[in-house]
Amino acid sequence: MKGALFISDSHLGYPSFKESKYREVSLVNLLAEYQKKIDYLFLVGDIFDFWFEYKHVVPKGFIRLLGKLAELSDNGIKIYYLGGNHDMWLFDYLKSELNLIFNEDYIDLLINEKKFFISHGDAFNESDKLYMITRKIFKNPISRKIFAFLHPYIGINIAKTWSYLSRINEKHENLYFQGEDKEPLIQYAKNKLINNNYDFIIFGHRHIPCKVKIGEKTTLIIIGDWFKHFSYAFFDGTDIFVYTKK
Ligand SMILES: [Mn+2]
Repeated sequence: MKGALFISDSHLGYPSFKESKYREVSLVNLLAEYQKKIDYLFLVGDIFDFWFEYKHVVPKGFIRLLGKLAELSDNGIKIYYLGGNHDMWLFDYLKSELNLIFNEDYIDLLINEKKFFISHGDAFNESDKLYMITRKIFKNPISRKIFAFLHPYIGINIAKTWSYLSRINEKHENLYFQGEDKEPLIQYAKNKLINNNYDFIIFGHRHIPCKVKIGEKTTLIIIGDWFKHFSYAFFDGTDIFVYTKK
């Protein structure tokens, strides 16, 4: 096999057209650099700062990235998309246009005989009770129907305000790595996933790239982000590496 590329948290669309476009172009360049070296591309959530598919309408923008993804897909690269807390509302449009496999929670798969668990990771911080409730509301089919029924002018402005508020409520200490014993994703993996004999557990969401061994067999990767760190992970068929592009 060739390899697999993992990207997360580019938050395209935020905070302005200009800043987002810089990240979008550099992300497209990264995909161009890797397209001959990969069979799989994993988009591990929060690729878009907001994405919602209405019945006949999708958010404006991102044409460079969407064009590149279409090219990769047409060339036989398998694209998986894991929903993040900003982009859990992919329904049929991107799935059919890009032939991608979408999962809002996690996927569990074998690549080259290595066992992977891949998820954005926002669902695994059990101490954040308020977010766990909000997430249930966001995932609820009735609340999705109500949101879809709102005019996009209203709906998208509500989503942007929500996103702004959750950013200003972000705790300062969360900007830094808290140590293996305090990082919720590492704790979750150690407590809940360790017995499943994964070779690799891959998360996004945390915006801090890292690679830690959490068991004899298991390596945990946090991809980081394509926002501040410009980091990504690459599986070469045997091992996985985290790189920073800057
Ligand atoms: Mn996230």
